[in-house]
Amino acid sequence: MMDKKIKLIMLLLASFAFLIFGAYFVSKNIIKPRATQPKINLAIYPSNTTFSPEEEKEFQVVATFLDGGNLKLTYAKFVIQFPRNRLELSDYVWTPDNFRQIRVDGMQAANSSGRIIVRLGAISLDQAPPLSGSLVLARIKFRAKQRAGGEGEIRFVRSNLEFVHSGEQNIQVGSVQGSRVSFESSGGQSPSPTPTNTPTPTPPPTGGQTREPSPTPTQPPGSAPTSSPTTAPTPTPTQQPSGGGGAGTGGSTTFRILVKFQGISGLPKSGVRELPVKIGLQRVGSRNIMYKTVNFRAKEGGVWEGQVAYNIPTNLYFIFIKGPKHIGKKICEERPREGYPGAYRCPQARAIRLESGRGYNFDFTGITLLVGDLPEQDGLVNAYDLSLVRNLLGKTDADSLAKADVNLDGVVDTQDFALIQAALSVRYDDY
Ligand SMILES: [Ca+2]
Ligand SMILES: [Ca+2]
Repeated sequence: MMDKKIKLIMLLLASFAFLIFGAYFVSKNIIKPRATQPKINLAIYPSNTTFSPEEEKEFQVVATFLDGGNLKLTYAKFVIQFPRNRLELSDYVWTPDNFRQIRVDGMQAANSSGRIIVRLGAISLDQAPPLSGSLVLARIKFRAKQRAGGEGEIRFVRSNLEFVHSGEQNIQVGSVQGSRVSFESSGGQSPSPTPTNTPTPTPPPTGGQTREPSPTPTQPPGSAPTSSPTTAPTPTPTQQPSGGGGAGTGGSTTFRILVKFQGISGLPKSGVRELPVKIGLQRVGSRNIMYKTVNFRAKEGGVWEGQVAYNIPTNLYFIFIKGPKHIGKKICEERPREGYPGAYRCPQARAIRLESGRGYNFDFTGITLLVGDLPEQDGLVNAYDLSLVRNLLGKTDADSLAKADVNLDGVVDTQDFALIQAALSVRYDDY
């Protein structure tokens, strides 16, 4: 009796174990595992090198992908830190042609901070590189300072790495390897603690100006270089900064700005006559962008006009503009032009000179502000923006129109959808 019971229990246990094992085997081998998690390893080459005094060397930032499947790299952000008391960025940063430089710090910004911030967006999904093998993300030239001596490291800032693939997911960052660099000191002297090359700030202007005193830039950084990395960049600021950084008359600098939005060619049919537009002002050499949101009013011919005032010292600036359903744009000229809508990029080493207390008229209607980043805005165009329009197709209520009627004709329809879909190839704010 007892024996039979035990046998039965044993049999049950055995078949249970067999079932579990069987299920495990099936899930592991028969049902194909879902696409594995793609991974990226990062390295800076050469991984070990020695500089003679004032020697220039090129470094490569290389990404190696694992388990990428058919995915592609669509966005890359990395920050490289270097010992700025021993090294200086000596040439602008080369990045691949199939990426748009959303942000690449120029020489002045890099050499005053010891960091190079690089943000790249794939120009189009077709041209985006596959997540396989290795990819040179950047070539960077550094020059050793005259009496450097000692050693240091060129490395990634681990907390500042972001890579996104075509499936709209972050790519897991695996190993991250920097470059060990040592420096021969000149004339056998002891390594000199060379002071950093932070520009000496001019005294802050009197009156209620901006927070930080403004160093007078010797040259604006090449914020969006596109030409070949072999040629030395020739900074051609629109105008030279004059004397002291804050030599203004004080008071606010006012701007009257004209812009055009994609898909709006006249007075909007929907009756909307005002749009909140975010304006940003960035002093060349500063990381800080001062944002203000002001209402722009509709005029004839699809032109919108807005006014904004800033308390700023006289200096060279970049202007950023972002509409309520739009992709942000960086503008570095008083009269920007473009070959086709949305094509404008800041020419290298250009900036707009603004004087404290003066009034300016900026006609930016030579370019078009592309739609794509719908509220709540997050700086990029992605599946969220697209599905928002899709979900509101056919709607005419105020809330839906405020969110997704990008051409302001009073209905969310396929025209709006098509405009957002086209914007997926641009994707990111131009900051
Ligand atoms: Ca968005
Ligand atoms: Ca519409």
